[in-house]
Amino acid sequence: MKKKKVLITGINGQDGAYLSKHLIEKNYEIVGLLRRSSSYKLQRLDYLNIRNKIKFFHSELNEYKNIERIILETKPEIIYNLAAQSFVQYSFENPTYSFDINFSSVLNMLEVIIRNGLDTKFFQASTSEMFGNSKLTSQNENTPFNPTSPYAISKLSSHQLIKNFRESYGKFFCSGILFNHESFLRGREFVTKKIVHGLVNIYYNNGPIVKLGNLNSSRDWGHAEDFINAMYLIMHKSRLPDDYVVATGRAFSIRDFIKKVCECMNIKIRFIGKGYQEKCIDIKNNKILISIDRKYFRENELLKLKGNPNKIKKKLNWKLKYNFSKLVEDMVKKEIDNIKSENSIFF
Ligand code: NAP
Ligand code: G4F
Repeated sequence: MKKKKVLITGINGQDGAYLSKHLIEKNYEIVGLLRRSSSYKLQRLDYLNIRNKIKFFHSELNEYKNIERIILETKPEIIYNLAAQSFVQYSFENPTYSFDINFSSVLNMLEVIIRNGLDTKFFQASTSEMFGNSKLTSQNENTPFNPTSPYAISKLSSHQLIKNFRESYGKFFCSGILFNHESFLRGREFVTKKIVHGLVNIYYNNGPIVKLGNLNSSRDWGHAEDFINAMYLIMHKSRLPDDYVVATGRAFSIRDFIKKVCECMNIKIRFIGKGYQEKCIDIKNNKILISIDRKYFRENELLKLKGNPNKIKKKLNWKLKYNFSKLVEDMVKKEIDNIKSENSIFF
């Protein structure tokens, strides 16, 4: 029987890699979009041992004509749009580019589907950042949006477009409103990976002090593998197209995350000092592990995000395999294994 085909943009990112693995195991043919580079670093795909099972096409997401050609040539059953300028801080430095990739490129892909009369379904990776500093203690599909960064505004524009085109053209276009999700494969600039890698690097490699921004902001952190399963359920199990919040329902601060990492590594720590002078030290020898650097504070800090995943749990029977402790344990274990390995990789 002919395999069903999916096109994944951002295949080389954290989610793209895990989603490819998930769909390969379910016998899908995977077409992956990569941006051209002079040196391809497909370490995440190699880590999961799936590089050779993917057919690659090369394009920037905003090369509109090229993207149209690839969609028309491959005619996928589903496009999972996971490519994005995904770093909130950078969107303040380069809002035009962030909008081009996170909004205009989405509009282009949806137009290709609609104008060519394709049946292709479309998954959009929307974000909890769209809620901004919400007055509610947790956010669900009905919570008003109040974005606080160019990144969040660009993603909200695409989110609204997906809904509008779904209702206007009757297409199977869906968004997952994804809260933060992490793993060993997370990019190095994001705070969880930065903390885990930084602390493991201090103890196993004599690495430098880790410099961070606001330790008091909190996030609803899940494991990327659980979130990939949610994407799959939204596109493959749902009878009607819809949008779903994907979250764990629990929030922890950056400080909590640091404590949990140290607990997993059997390091006893203490926080000393206040504000920009705060430090995290190893109680055993007073060694400074973490200090604060103003440059990591955001222009408009989003202090707390906590999702309410009731809809996806009830309607699609989504279940979580990882809680906060298991997520951190998994990240720490894989980071230590990686740093000890002769072929260690760093994203
Ligand atoms: P990620 O690791 O940053 O991956 C993003 C991918 O997009 C990378 O493969 C990157 O390519 C690709 N990309 C970026 N700009 C591109 C361009 N101009 N043309 C083509 N490809 C481009 O992100 P992720 O964590 O996997 O997240 C996946 C999606 O979910 C993103 O859309 C993100 O905004 C969204 N999201 C993520 C989270 C989360 O907590 N992880 C939460 C909410 C929403 P390179 O490999 O070449 O850099
Ligand atoms: O890890 P972060 O950079 O993730 P952020 O901004 O929440 O964005 C991630 O999750 C979103 C979903 O809510 C996605 F849409 C987005 O694509 C991305 O995947 O920062 C988390 C928190 C922030 O409050 C930040 O201010 O950590 C705080 N933080 C403190 N020190 C830091 C640092 N963040 C980073 N990146 N680096 C620091 O040194």
